[in-house]
Amino acid sequence: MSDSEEDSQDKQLKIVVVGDGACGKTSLATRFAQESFGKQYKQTIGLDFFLKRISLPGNQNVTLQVWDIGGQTLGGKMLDKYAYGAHGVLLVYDITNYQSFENLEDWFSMVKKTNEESDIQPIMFLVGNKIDLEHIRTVKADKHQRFCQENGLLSQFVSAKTGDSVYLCFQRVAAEILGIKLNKAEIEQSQRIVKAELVDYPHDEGPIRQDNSQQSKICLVQ
Ligand code: G3D
Ligand code: MG
Repeated sequence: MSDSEEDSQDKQLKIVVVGDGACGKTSLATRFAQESFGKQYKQTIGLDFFLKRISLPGNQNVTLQVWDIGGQTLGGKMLDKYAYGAHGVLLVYDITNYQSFENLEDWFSMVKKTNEESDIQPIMFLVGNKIDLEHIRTVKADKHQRFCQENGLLSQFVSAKTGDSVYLCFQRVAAEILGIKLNKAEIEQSQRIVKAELVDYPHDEGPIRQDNSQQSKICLVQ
């Protein structure tokens, strides 16, 4: 069986990453899909989405389409197309930038409005990025939690820079969408995987590629 035939049997989930410019959306998507962080991918900003295959409990494989909204701002005409039909939405802000948190209200409304007529109601996560900069945090954790409670969002803190909880974040989104429970051991394992710093990864491949979770595990450096 060819790779493409095998992949076509996977469920594909559309995950859309939204939030203010510079909150770290591209960094988060590339950290997850390519296990890298840095400027080398900034040039590929025109991409529509990354594909990455992950494994969930019960040997379930699922392919995530991670949509990075590029340079779109709130009110941009293309936004409807990006967010429509999403199974999962990451509402991302920068914990050191209060404005990026305040603007989430508008991002949230936009996503809800876009999907009003869709059959699928996305699972939404509030994602506080840049937790490596905890010492200059301006958005208190209780504000974050309150926003989650008031709007029925799930919560996750990550650092696209160090990789902290990035894989876990996407794994949790996929598990929620599919109604799969992650147990403690799986959560801990994912946290370890994403903390891996990958120094020597080939950068000459195109922006859209598929990995499987085995490759993520191979990247574990402790
Ligand atoms: P965007 O796609 O939301 O616009 P980017 O955001 O991914 O382009 O990131 C914006 C800036 O934030 C980048 O810095 C990037 O390196 C930085 N960044 C993203 N995630 C993190 C993180 O988790 N921690 C820290 N410390 N920085 C992060 P530059 O300087 O390249 O503009
Ligand atoms: Mg970007």
